[in-house]
Amino acid sequence: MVSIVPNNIQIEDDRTGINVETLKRAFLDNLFYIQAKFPKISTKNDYYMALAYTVRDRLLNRWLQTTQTYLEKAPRTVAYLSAEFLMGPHLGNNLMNLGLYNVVKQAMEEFGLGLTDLLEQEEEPGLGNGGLGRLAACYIDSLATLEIPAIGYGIRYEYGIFDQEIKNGWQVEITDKWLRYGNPWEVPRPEAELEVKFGGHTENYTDEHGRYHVQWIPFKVVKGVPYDTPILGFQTNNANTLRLWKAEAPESFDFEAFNKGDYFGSVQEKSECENITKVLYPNDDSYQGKQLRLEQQFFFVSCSLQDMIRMMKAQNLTLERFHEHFAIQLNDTHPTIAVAELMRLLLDEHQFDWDKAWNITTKTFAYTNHTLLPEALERWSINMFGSSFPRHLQIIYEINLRFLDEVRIKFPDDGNRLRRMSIIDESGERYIRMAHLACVGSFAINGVAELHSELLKKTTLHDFYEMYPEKFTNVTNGVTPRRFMVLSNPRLANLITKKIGDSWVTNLDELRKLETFLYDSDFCKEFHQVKQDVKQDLANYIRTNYNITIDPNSLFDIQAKRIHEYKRQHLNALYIITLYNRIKANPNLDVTPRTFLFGGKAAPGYYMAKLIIKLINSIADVVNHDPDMRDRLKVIFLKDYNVKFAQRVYPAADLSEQISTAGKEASGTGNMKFSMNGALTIGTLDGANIEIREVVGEENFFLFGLTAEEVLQKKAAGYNPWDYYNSNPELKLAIDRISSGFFSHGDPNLFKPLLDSLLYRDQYLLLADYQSYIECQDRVSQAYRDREQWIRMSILNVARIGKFSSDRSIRDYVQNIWKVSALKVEVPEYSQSTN
Ligand code: Z15
Repeated sequence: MVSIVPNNIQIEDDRTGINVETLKRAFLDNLFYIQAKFPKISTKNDYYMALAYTVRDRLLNRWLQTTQTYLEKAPRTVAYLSAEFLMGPHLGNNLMNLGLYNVVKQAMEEFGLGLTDLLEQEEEPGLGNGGLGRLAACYIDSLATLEIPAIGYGIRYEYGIFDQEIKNGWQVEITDKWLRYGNPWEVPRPEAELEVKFGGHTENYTDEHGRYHVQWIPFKVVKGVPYDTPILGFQTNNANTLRLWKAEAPESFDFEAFNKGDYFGSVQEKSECENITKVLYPNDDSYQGKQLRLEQQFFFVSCSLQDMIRMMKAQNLTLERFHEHFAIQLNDTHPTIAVAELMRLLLDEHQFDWDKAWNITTKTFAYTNHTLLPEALERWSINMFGSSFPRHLQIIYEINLRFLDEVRIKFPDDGNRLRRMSIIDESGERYIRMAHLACVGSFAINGVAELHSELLKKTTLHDFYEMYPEKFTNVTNGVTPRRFMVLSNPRLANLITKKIGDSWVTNLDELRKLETFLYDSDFCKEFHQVKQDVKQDLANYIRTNYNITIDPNSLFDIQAKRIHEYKRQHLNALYIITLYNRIKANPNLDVTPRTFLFGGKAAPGYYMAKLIIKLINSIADVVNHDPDMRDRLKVIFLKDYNVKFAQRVYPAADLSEQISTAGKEASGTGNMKFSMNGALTIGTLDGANIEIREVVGEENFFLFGLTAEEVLQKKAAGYNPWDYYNSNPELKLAIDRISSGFFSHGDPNLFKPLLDSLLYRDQYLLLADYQSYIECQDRVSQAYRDREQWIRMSILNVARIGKFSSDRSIRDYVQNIWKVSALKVEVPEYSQSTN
């Protein structure tokens, strides 16, 4: 085993010093030696890169010390397996976590460079779709901050989530070339590459001891190369690793021989290998049974498991203890093929017998479910699965046989139960149900909010709950207050710190101390001023980028999330039309001025979601240009909503729209980010909304709509949307406005698919919830007029939101599921920060 002695590393001051002069020198040095530029010919991006490398130099020591400490002490380690990590920009976060923000700002100013400008330059790694990917990013932040030995494993997509443009009101997708200018935050580790097999067939053989074995003869082998990104904790020495795998063609597998001198054929094979990690599938909360996606999942899972096994060998640990050394969290079913792959590695490559291998496997994995939507549950057709992973199919059949025997013992003579629970769906074409494999192969199963975990036990995973009640638990989601308060809303963070000190940043429950100042009028004024200033910033941004003027005194009403029918952006749109209709009928109506802001991407193949974007933009066109509105109503669809932009949006909100059909949003996490920044929520009793309302107080939350139970009852009783349409004049008027072609230059057909879906199906009960929603929105408008009361409600949202720090979520996982302990990392004096 190679060993370096960290204390002997000699690092000259120029590369690690953190006073203004040293930072300036290092910056110029990097500009010259890395970017090969001097200031006269440098672009903004050159400056960004020079700064990024300057910051990177200053975190390397922590990172290497951490890696070394983990290697030496071999602590129990969390491996967080996720097909998505939606990290957002690194520079600002790293500056904050290192405590270098202010000194670097000063150094840049002395060069006449604005730090804000340089931060804006970073192209974010958008290696995720929405909530699930961002949750993984918040969790690795908290793991590092809590000093938990952990590693995030995922895929280094060459193209992340597409960039969204809006052309003529429609979404247009542009390839996300995030690596175009290089990525200063990753370190490739080609020396740690691994091989991953695909396709082919299996052969049986008997060894010299007469033992029976299976061997997988693959059709092709692909190389996995790890790219490592340091994940700093906030003001700690621990810097964990995010290890993302890139697929490459192997030279060794000898394509020349394979292709008999067919040069173009072999180049094609090479590019086919590299296809595996080319692009992120852009669906959130719905799945498409694509073979390449299955191959992506297996690719990163196999690399990660082999990597863990290799680490244990390097530490001279026996694989018999694999489950003691690693707790592997499956972020949804996307990495669930890991259950079969770990079995294969133990059985076929390390000669364990079945029972021993199964014992290790089922003590290793824990599974997080993120959705109840049936269209999002992964099922792979047996034929497709078997053609890529013939050995894994055999293993899954064997797991299933033994599992169904167990079910038979616990529930004799219950054929329906066996059919329902089988890992293989045999009702038609045969499929593997990945959630079932995850439940059988894991020691813990959790949902992501209390309601969601309860519904899992009652509905989707009810049979598994009856079989293994002890496996089930809830871990309510959380988000990192470092990125979503300190970094994104420094004005608010500074005001809070001025009042209660700064320990709230890592102990968010301390925000409760703000309640003492609820009737302190100076504090309330300052709090209000912060919100006004942040709204002004967003207004300026919108004027610059959209050439639309919005009034920072109007109520900023924001719905920012992926576009999905269950999230009901079109219910929000119906309220806007209702307000518009009221003003048209009575131009002097005394309305509370509102600015409606939307942001979010639609899956490229999700026609209805794209039509919702077109509808919002069409409404905006009419409303924003109608003189009768007298600027009291503005509607803007903000294009290309991503983490970087989200950091501008959350702080500026007065009202957060969390209006999903009850029972459909597993948790939501945007709801938490808005609330942390003082927005009030208008929301249904869904996902984490319920828990947010519980902590902030029902008088500080705008509740409307059917409950999850009422939704089910209504559907069971034969829900008919026409009843609502015919009996509610304002609803009818709003819908008729759309169907008349008023928002589509007279074309009555443009939005017909959307209206038909509402009037003939209305799967998500918009019409049933409409009246309750508009009444609630009217209460919001009234409440906003009493600005002092509104501010107090807003303060209480911030003061009581502590539960939703991802630090709390991670502590829950640590205590109830992973059973790991913190491990502090010591770093020599010279690399520690001072501010
Ligand atoms: C995704 O972003 C979520 C669930 C999924 O099954 C997939 Cl494939 C993607 C979201 C949930 O919709 C959201 O409610 C939850 O807050 C988030 O995961 C994180 O748990």
